[in-house]
Amino acid sequence: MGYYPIKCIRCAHVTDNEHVLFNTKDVIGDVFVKDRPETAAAPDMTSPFMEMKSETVTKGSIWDDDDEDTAEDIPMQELQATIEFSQYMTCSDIEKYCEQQGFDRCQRHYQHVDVTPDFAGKITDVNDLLTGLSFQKEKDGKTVKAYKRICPHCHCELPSRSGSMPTYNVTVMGTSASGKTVYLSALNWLLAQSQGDLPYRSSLTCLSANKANQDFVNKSNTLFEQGVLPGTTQIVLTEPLVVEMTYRLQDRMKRCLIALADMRGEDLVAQDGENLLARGEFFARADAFMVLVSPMNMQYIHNSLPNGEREESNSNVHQTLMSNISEYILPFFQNGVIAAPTVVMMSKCDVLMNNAARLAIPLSNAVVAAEPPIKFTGTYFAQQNRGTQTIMQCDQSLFSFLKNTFPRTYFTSFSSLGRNIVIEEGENSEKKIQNPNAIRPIRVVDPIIYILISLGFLPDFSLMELGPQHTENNIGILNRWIAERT
Ligand SMILES: Nc1nc2c(ncn2[C@@H]2O[C@H](COP(=O)(O)OP(=O)(O)OP(=O)(O)O)[C@@H](O)[C@H]2O)c(=O)[nH]1
Ligand SMILES: [Mg+2]
Ligand SMILES: [Zn+2]
Repeated sequence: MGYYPIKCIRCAHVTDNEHVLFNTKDVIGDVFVKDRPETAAAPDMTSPFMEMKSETVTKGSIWDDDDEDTAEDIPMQELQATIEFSQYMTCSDIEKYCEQQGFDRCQRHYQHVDVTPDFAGKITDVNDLLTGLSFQKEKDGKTVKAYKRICPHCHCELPSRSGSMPTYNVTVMGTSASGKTVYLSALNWLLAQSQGDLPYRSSLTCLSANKANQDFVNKSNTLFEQGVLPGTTQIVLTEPLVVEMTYRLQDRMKRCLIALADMRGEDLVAQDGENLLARGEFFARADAFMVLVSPMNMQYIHNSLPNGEREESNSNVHQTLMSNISEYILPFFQNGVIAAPTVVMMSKCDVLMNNAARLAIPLSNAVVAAEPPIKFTGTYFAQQNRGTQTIMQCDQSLFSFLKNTFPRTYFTSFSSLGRNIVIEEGENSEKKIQNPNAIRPIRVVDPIIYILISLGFLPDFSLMELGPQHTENNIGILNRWIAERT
């Protein structure tokens, strides 16, 4: 009974059937739902017809049991409050409007959702999930179906599957040029084609879940096919990258939406905190954080690299980052700490790998070592965590700050591009990869796996080990997870 919290991917506001808005302009046109087979609907991924199929059940309108209503039966305040037709309206406002205008009765469309036990306590509405409303736009006119749901708080369009599975919002932070946008483009590229193999023959697969993902798809394509790097992010509020994750373990299946919001690095190191303060509440409601740190911004590493490989760097950038987080972000959090699961991600580990000797990084350090054939065991996570922390300690003040500010942190390192790429200055000083077909991302999916484990979406692989002596323990973890979370 009920449905998952309908959470906005942009502002993290949680809404429900009664308060969610419907887009009354962008509707499924001249068809009445009953008249046309569902497969004939517009080929729009966000259309409820695409995915819901037989799951969609319809219920009678709320007016079913008071058919005989006449004007005299309607309470005074409802008569006075004439509903104006507008682009975004709640379901009951559309219904009231149609009644006032004398149009045909509207029809609500519901989807049955099976809520997993881990969310049972978070359900506030026992009804099925409201996914659409059929209504008449004019007297004797055609019936259209509104199905695009909109956040009442910020008017962002919600993913079409919002409420039928949990939504997790992840905020991606990091100074300018730390590699956030390139990371999300690489992640999008990998997720779109990966098989997603995980321990015990389980698998994670993904679907694009937001029309705004097209922006990341374009960036990924120009990066992986032509080698064009994205310029610095200009938009303060970029549309998040939203993917629908499906995890399969034996005969069990679990789904969620994960929304990754790219930030403008410039805002994190700006002189004033206006743009950060404006997003404070969103930060406070984020389910998880990714904090990217570029090794090029660490003095020791910067100074040790040969001239040709140095990026321009501002030695104060981490100081400013820390003071801006403290001053403009932490006030939105209780006790001045960000307790949500966090992955501190050292980017551009290709540079560290290619300069390990010069930087005196031992080859046994997991940041520069070859990848083990089997990933995501306790040992694997621990080695990556330890290896990255050792290197992060080059910047002791940043390291301590991150540990204190994000107490639930896992440290890892990655490269969106891999060891063999050559970056050149193109025309108009835009950067370009000379050999895009040599791009080989390293550990790009790890942070997502870690976050999904921390959120309870995946079994805790970090408690599992390889080898027959661990089988009993591993199976116990999987079985507990199945019982509690599926
Ligand atoms: N060597 C190497 N360089 C990288 C990698 N990822 C990104 N870069 C370089 O870092 C630059 C900045 O990356 P972006 O992803 O645009 O940085 P950002 O964090 O989004 O920066 P803002 O948008 O300004 O906040 C790129 O143009 C590349 O030159 C990587 O994996 N390896
Ligand atoms: Mg960017
Ligand atoms: Zn919103």
